Amino acid sequence: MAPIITKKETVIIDTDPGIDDALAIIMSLLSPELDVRAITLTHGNASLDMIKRNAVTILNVVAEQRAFLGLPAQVPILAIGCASPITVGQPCVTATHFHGRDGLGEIYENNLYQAPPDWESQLLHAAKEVTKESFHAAQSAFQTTPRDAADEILFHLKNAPPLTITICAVGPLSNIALAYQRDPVTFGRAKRIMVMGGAINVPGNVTPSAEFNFGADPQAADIIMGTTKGFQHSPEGYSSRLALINDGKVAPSHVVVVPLDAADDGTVSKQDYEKYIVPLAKTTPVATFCNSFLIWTFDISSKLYGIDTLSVFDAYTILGTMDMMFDKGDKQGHEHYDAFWKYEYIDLRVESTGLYTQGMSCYDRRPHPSMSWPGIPNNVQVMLRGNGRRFNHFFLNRVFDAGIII
Ligand SMILES: [Ca+2]
Repeated sequence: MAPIITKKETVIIDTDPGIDDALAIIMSLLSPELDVRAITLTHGNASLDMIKRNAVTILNVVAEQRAFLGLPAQVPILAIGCASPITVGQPCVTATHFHGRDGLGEIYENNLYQAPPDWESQLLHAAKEVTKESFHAAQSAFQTTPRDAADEILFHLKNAPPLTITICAVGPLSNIALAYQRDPVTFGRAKRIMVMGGAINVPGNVTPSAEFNFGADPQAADIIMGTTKGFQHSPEGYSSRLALINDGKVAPSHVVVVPLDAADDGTVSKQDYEKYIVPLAKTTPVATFCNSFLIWTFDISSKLYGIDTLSVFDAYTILGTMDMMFDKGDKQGHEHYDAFWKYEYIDLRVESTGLYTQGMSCYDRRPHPSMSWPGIPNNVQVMLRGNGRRFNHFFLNRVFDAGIII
């Protein structure tokens, strides 16, 4: 039975599609719990040019799927952001060894799937402001914008009631940090920043110590962790944030990190793929598209890591966002996510200059720390464990209509 939705979470998804990003975007846009106001693009899994082509392709697939399902169009704004990290001297790193040169398992050059022939012109902005009226009136798969990603994020935060928009950041944090640097007061109006990133008590996945998103722009990640100074997850903390916003001051951010520790068990197995996804090929737009790149992911996972599962980090983070949607940061009504996620509040930092440890998630592991680092500590809500089996069922049901009884 479809869920009865009484409240929607307004989200902006900052992303670098990317295989698990593609699955996260599709899941988000097929989820009635979410109002995806904007999708903002960052460098990451592949170069920004590849990311742009993938985003246009994904959004067109979703538009076709919604039409196929008889759902009304959902037309997010698509904004283009950083082509490189903000970390000084940091070269652009990609994860094309896993995601393919195009970021989607090399589907285009192998003629497995084609981007819309006019994908580049779809991205061109007609030099007119997006209005509330035109937003829902559009017929295309997405709206363009004259703003870059950071300004688009700030635009929505400024024009929505305070503490109502959640930012889901599932790529390197360049755009998010840039938004903070441009206007920290407006940035503080975000309800929550959900971040897929970091490796807390487990090894990294791009270096011995760094997870990809933190490693690809460590300074940006450290800046975002630093926005939590003074954050308190309490009724008083919530009121204090609102008061600061109303006074035009910088309010501390509620940053929730979903690191590899929690995200690694959110998987789809090759067996799931063969049972639930392969038979749907060429029957629905989403399944046709996903089948074009999923075989690559299982082949590459087997070759590189000797495993037959795909960790869908970014979609798992979107599920975390939905679990937390009723939480206002005031400790009222968050029993739902307490049931599925184990977390701690940590003074989390990200190493941005280390010779061997760039991108490492740092926190004080001493049993009785007095002061970890000088100054006010960060206060990041870090998910240390999720519920991968529940994610697996939710994801397969939501995206591929698998009919698994949860
Ligand atoms: Ca990503």
